[in-house]
Amino acid sequence: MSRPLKILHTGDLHLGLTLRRVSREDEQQKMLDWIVSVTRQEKIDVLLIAGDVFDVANPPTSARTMFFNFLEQLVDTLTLSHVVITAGNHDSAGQLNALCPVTRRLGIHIIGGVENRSEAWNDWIIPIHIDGEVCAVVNAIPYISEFRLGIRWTSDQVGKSHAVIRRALTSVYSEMADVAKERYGDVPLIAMGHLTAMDEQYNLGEMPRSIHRIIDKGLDGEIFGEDYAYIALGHIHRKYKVRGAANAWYCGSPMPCSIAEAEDGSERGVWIVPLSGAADERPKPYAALAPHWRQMIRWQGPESEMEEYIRNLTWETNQLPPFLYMEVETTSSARVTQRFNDIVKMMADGGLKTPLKGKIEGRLTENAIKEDKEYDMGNPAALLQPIELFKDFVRFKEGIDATPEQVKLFSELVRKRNEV
Ligand SMILES: [Mn+2]
Repeated sequence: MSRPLKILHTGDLHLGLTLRRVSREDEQQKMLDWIVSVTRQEKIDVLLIAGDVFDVANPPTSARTMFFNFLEQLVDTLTLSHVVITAGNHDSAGQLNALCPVTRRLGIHIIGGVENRSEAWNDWIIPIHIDGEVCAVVNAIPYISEFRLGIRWTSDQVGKSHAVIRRALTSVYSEMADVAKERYGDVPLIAMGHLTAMDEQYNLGEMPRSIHRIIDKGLDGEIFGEDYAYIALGHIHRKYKVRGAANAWYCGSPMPCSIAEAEDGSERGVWIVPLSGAADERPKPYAALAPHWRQMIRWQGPESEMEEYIRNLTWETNQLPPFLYMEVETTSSARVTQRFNDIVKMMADGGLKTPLKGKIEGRLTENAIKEDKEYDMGNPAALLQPIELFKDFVRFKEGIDATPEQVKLFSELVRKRNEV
């Protein structure tokens, strides 16, 4: 029996993530501040981040700055003794590894993981020392690709991929559990992971996120064996317990990463895992639910209704203005984009401190053509011709008209295609 501990399990922060090229750093900053505040309020001892810290391998400086400021706040959180961060499939393993020698001195273990030698796994075994006592061990297993698992493919093996990956991952978890027990004895063992494992209903929702070549129904809790008190997983952006006897949980991302995720209606937050100190306990996590920092709204409609819709939007005072994804029926994408920008500016002039954000996409439809009084109605069908669409597209994307050379080149392509 060792000292009781409180763990906070999160992951899939995706710092630097943009939505349709629109920055979401304001939300991400609120998410990090919130994680720090939960860590302090709940007097967390160990914070686990199970992969996908950043959204891309080479994140922008602003996202890195946000991350380092977050680490500084964690170092300043006196009750927190250890932070363990593993790389997900979105992260650069090498870049995260490079930070570890320095951050380790501050109790922050960052495991990128690139080695495909099994001896290297043993560097991922992290004892949780508190008051001179090892009171738990974290096996910090990052995302490991098939290649790093030592699996080499030939085309005839693809059908066997499920069993091969299953076996490889099972041995990572069981060998590391054996080493941890040998080194530190009878203390609660925690594991981390970034992979796809199914829930009780085999239901991944709309988007199955297979990063390994998993066929049919995917992985379940059996790969983790029976040694771990708790397994903290990342990769699936929704929280659930994994199918099977192992005490393995996904925490989900604290904020929806896409409009589809916002629309799925699932609660978002982090897991808090209380450990009493017995090696054989299987603690049930409880959620700290995250606020909705911003509404994400998808809207479809005619240009004539766009402005009224935007002006009638409401949101809570502690929320950022909504993110709008608008598919507007219009004869001119450039005009609706300009209109949106004008409305945003007017709202800012009217005292809105944080600008309204959105992505406006114009769609040329027969309805839009009928509705547009200004538009030359000569031949509505002709307006839907490829060259007109191309010109409209260039104007919308680049903000300037297509050059005659571009139009000529495009016409030639269309002509050649029609000839085929
Ligand atoms: Mn992710």
